[in-house]
Amino acid sequence: MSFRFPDTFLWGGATAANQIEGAHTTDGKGLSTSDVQPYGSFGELRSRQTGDFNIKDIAIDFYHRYPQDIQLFSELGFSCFRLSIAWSRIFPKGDELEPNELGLAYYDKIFDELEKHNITPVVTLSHYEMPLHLAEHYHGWTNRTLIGFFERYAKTVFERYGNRVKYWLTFNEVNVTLHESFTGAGIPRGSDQQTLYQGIHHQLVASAKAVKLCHEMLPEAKIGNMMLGAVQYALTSHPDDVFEAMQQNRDWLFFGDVQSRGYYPSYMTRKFKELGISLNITEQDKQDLKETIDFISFSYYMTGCVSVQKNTMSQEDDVAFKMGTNPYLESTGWGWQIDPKGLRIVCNLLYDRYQKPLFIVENGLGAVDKINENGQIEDDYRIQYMNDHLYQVGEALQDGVKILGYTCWGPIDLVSASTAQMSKRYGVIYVDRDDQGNGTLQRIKKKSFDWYKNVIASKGENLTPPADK
Ligand code: BGP
Repeated sequence: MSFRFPDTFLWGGATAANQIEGAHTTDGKGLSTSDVQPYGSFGELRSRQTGDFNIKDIAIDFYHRYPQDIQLFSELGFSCFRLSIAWSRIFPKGDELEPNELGLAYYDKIFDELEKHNITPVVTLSHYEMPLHLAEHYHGWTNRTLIGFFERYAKTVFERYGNRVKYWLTFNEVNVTLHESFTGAGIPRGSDQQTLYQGIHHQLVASAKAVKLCHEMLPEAKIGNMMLGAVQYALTSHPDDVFEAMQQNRDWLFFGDVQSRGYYPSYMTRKFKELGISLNITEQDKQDLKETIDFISFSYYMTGCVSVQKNTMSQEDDVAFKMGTNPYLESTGWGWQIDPKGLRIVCNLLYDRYQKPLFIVENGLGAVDKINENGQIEDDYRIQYMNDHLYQVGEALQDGVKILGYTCWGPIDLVSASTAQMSKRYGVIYVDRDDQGNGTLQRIKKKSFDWYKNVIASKGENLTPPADK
């Protein structure tokens, strides 16, 4: 079956400031949590004083090379581009009263450039980083004071860019705070569950307050949440496994439930009781949470399997998020299970649950690419991956799911969030830089570049059904 995606469907790519910009102290930028993570978001933290190499200090130098990169996005036919604003460029320490004008001016230039090419920005307010000062001196979101700092930051960027940015996302993969609390939330690693969930509560209130501000200040704009859509299947039909899978899915759906419905779901009451957690939720918090998002956005890379009877984790699995092994699926070189149909499942699950439009803001294959003797990168594996996933997006649209758009992760090679590698490449555009920082930073179109360009131009009509396996 072939289908044509709606004319209004937004096609593009997604990035995060700390994985592309570099220039980590340029124009008054403060250090962020990502600047002390040379080994990636799951790796060891390092004080900057030791002078350690951090590949993200330069990343792919998007900070200076953005005109050329946006030109390439335009050639691809992008109608949207997802980027994040580095909070620490706007408020270098996070608790200042006045923003850093040079930081604000930088994103003016980016939005000018996007406008020139008719590309709609989709902007994440905080993508796996916050000013380091807020983590070090306030313990991140464990501290209620951060809600006010974040509100000030959101207000500042809404005021400055509101006339040109119509799609906003609050926190990237907000549910990941449960698994890695420092990177995005500044919460000390190893914090107990009480501290962790209280921090998450503050973050959810801050998200709702940003939504409220956006609705008041920018009535034309839409604002969504952002979750890692990591579905767990039951490994067997044993009711205990089915129940366990439901519970594990609630671990991430909980965030969408609060952000979309405006209150804590009842299953959390029992969970908190069992864990001995008692949250400080004020009457004002309850009011604030009622301001709900306009759409659901999510990333999708893999699915996992759970069983209460068998250990589903294999010893060799090198996965950031421990997703149990599914015997029917193959994995990427980094142990992420490839499951195109899972994307259709997630789309249906989220739409059934929330009845709000969805935005698929991340999906892609991290792989090692080789330049052949003709200087080309023949990444057929990436074409296959993207085809199979986009085909399932087409199926979900046929299922009646409302989907605003699709932005592939890292349309241009960038630094991996979980491992800080350059060699884990996602792009349809190659960047000449290796894990040690060697390379010219030259951009080269991969074979997948023309393929993606054609998919966008044909509105998905040339996608092919997955081969039967
Ligand atoms: C998501 C993050 C991104 C991105 C992507 C790929 O979890 O939102 O920042 O990096 O995963 O992950 P990685 O870079 O670890 O391969």
